[in-house]
Amino acid sequence: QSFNVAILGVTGAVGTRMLQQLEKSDIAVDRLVLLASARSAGQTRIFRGQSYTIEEATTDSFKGIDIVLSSAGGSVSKALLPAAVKAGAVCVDNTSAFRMEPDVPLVVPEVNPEMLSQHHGIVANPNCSTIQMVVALAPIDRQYKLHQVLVSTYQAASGAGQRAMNELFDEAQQRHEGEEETAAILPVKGAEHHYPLAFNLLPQIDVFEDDGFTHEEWKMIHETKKILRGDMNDTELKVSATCVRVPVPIGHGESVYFETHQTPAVSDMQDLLAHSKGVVLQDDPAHQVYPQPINAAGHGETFVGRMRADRENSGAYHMWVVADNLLKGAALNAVQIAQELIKRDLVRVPEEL
Ligand code: 11C
Repeated sequence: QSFNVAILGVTGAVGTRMLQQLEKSDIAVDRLVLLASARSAGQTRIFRGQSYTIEEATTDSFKGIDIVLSSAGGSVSKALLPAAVKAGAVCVDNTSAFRMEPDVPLVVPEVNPEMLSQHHGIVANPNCSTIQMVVALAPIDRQYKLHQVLVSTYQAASGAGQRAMNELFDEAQQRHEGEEETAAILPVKGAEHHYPLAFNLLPQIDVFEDDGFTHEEWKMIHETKKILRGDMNDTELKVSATCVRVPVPIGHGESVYFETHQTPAVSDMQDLLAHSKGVVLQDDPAHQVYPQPINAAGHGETFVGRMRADRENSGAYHMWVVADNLLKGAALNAVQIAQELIKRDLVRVPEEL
């Protein structure tokens, strides 16, 4: 069976990779439509040896499309995806536009693929930092039942887009040449203040909420609960986060402290993760083997290491989780969702479900 596929936002850091991951996948593509803003219309991209011209995305772009992979920003998703669904397409949306809507499954294929059967035309791809954490936590949760998760993130510049990654490189160059850095994007577009990321750390990702948490931290808390417990406000699983931008181009790192109801041996959890889908265990301190963003970039797996039992609390553990935020954290997860929809015969509009 082959499908008509549209990629919305194909020129961005994630959209570019959606096209690459779709090309590498086993999805048979009949017609491919590449969509972006008017600014990029007319550019071409090669897909499986054929050249395609990028078109301006409008509400009329989705006629005859079966699957939309979308990563053009939340406001574009809100404006265009309802029209795509109306036209009969199932949309895998990488933005936060619909993630918290109760009838929109928030899916990581290794963790909760069964939620796909509940879709009404839109499936949400979680935030990059959430995806890699739940890939590592879900097997532990299934086996030993999680009780609490506290995470501190070390997030790469590319999480904020191609321009933020370019800004990091420019700042490094400026510092090298003794010039003043010209930060204009990070920590968050449109903020009153911008700070350099090169040779620095920024404990702000996205805007601040009234309670002092950033919106990125809010996402990690509520998305994790929705994915692991089916309810963004679940109170049985306690989750908290501190999210920090670090001067790394690609690859988020996460220091994850978690407590389980049972008290498994660390070696049992290492063994479990070593055999879990999508996880690569890199945990050999004696030989200085542990995950690093520089090695994870360009790969689709989630890398886990530094697993150890907390010295003070029984049933409490620490681990270090790294993944390519643009691949598993975004483009690859979206393509894997599309593959799972196809496998489960769920590429259908709501009326047919
Ligand atoms: C970052 N995690 O690193 C963010 C980017 O909700 O999909 C992903 C935003 C999202 O800045």
